[in-house]
Amino acid sequence: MKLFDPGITPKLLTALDGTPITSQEAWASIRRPEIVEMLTREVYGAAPGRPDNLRFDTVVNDGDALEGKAVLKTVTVSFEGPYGSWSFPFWMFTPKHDQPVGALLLICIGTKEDKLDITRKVKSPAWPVEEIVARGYAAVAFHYESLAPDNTECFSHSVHSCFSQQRSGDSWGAIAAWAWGAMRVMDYLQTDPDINKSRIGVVGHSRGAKTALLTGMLDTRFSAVFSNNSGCMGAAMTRFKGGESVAQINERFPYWFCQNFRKYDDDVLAMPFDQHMFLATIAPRLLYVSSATNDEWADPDAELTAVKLAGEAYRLYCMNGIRDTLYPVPDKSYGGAGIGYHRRTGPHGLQVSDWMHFIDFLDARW
Ligand code: GTR
Repeated sequence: MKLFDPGITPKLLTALDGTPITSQEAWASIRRPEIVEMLTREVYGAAPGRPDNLRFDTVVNDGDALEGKAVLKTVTVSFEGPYGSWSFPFWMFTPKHDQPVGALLLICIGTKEDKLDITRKVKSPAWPVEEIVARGYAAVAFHYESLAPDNTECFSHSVHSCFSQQRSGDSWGAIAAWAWGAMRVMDYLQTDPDINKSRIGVVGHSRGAKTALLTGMLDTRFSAVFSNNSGCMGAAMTRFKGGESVAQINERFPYWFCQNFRKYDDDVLAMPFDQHMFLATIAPRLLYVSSATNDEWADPDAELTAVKLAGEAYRLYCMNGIRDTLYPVPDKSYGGAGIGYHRRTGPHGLQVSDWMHFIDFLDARW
């Protein structure tokens, strides 16, 4: 991480016209919408809303999953857009309870067969279904590439191509398409009587974590957002970031963001925003950021700085974030009323211990 300099950091609580933001009302009606609009136009691109003809088909409903402890559902989400139709599956293991339970939706990256084996023969630490269900939460997941491939073909056969055949400067990128998928799963979760609608969190790792944060910014029905090792254009401050830069991410993954974002490749100081503002759009809902000690490409310190700065928005709601002077002991979890943080020892990755910290954080607040 480079040295933090408040003098060149856009102020979270100052509106574009210079007005200081000092109340919840001003945050919710002026500053937050301003930030959402700016990040949509300049970084992630504008996604369409919920299609009118969205359909859910429960194609598997197994009341005897995980040795009878859970109900497994496979649900297919389908819609028709002006230029084509699309469908994608998601999976959910819901613990058997007499009351509706909270749910954690994983935006799953990586190889689907390894990460999302619903037969549970292959168990990935990135989706520890048995542990999540044992803690009383539904484990829900979809695979990100079922919305749009994670390569330069991304716009030709994907949800993008169902809505439009042309792209402009602020058209949605791949991350916005993956987030759009998470919002459609949320549309379904709103209809499931076994799920507590006020306790639905979204979880992502790395590019999936950038996506989880965007989902949380765009869809306030998610009451908790978990970002694991999200790095560049996720939770890490861009201005003071070591590791991956904007020029590098745009070079390797030009399709992740909207075209407007390219203009910052060599001039990040021209950004009228930074990632503390992205994180703050979650306020006053629960936000949890996790880093890993050896994940220099993501830059744990740049993530922690953004987390601390985002706390200003929570303070408007009389909720504390992470104290400014904190330098975290690895593997220990820190939490204010609204924001949690931990730094796991080890490399980039989503581990069972990360999930257990997330659930401890929720249990103490839900
Ligand atoms: C890297 C990329 C990061 C991060 C990571 C991942 O190659 O540079 O921004 O998202 O991939 O998703 O694993």
